Amino acid sequence: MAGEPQADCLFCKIVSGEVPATVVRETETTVAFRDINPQAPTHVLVVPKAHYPDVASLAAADPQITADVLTEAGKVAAEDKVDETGYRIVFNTGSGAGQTVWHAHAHVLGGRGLNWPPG
Ligand code: D5M
Repeated sequence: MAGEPQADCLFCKIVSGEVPATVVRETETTVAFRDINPQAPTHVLVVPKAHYPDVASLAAADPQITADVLTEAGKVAAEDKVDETGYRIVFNTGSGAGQTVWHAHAHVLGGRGLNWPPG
């Protein structure tokens, strides 16, 4: 069923605690943890606890949890103080855009200059 945990999903396992992660924030609906392969001094992933394969399916199914993910991304940025210099929230969507984990997640990137357009 949509939103239910998936046995083979890495981020569902981080949500449940089965796989360890450096968790920086948690709410009733979201978990935020440091990326294992950071691309910037701040690189945190914010995931919904519910399983959806990408942000579009999350947004279609649950606008409130989508908003929760974005609100948490802003709080992560403020706690790491990257809101003072600027930061980026990225949802890679589809393999052609670099998505490798099929559980919706926001990347929060900051702490260095970020080029535009992105690569
Ligand atoms: O982003 C998937 C991201 O997930 C990528 O930046 C690495 C990160 N990752 C993979 N495994 C882990 C664990 N175990 N902990 C923390 N971060 C992890 P995508 O946009 O799908 O390419």
